[in-house]
Amino acid sequence: MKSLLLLFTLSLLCTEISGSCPENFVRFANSCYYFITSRLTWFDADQYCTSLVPKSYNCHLAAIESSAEQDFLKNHILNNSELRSHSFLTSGNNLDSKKGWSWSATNRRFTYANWGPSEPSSGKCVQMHKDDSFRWRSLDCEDEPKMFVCEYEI
Ligand SMILES: [Ca+2]
Repeated sequence: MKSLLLLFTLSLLCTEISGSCPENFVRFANSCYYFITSRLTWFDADQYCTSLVPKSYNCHLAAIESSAEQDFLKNHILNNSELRSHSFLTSGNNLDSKKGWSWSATNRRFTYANWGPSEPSSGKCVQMHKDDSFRWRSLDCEDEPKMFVCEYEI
């Protein structure tokens, strides 16, 4: 009985640990997000996200796959004075024209989209843009370095 109780306590503890976000990340549903205010190009930004949670390989540029997720990210940006006047790269891209618009983080095609007016235009990478209330704009993936948001799925 004692060992059963111990096992139960341990399993609760493990659930707690695996279910929490790393320091400085913010949580929504089963994901943790980190807004990076240093600037990198799209390819370097994704590499940077991967390095944020060592040994997990589960942290990438964000994949925004629902209106609830979009709203959470948008509200988090708007509520933060350091973030609200900036735009952020996501993992959305059209680098494989056969596949079309998809998220490199999850390898899934867009099932939800929140493009700004007249978007997508030119460019194959997706940014949440401050001038379109954080709806999406396409931009050249090799454009000048930008701020970005990482997502870690737990
Ligand atoms: Ca996501």
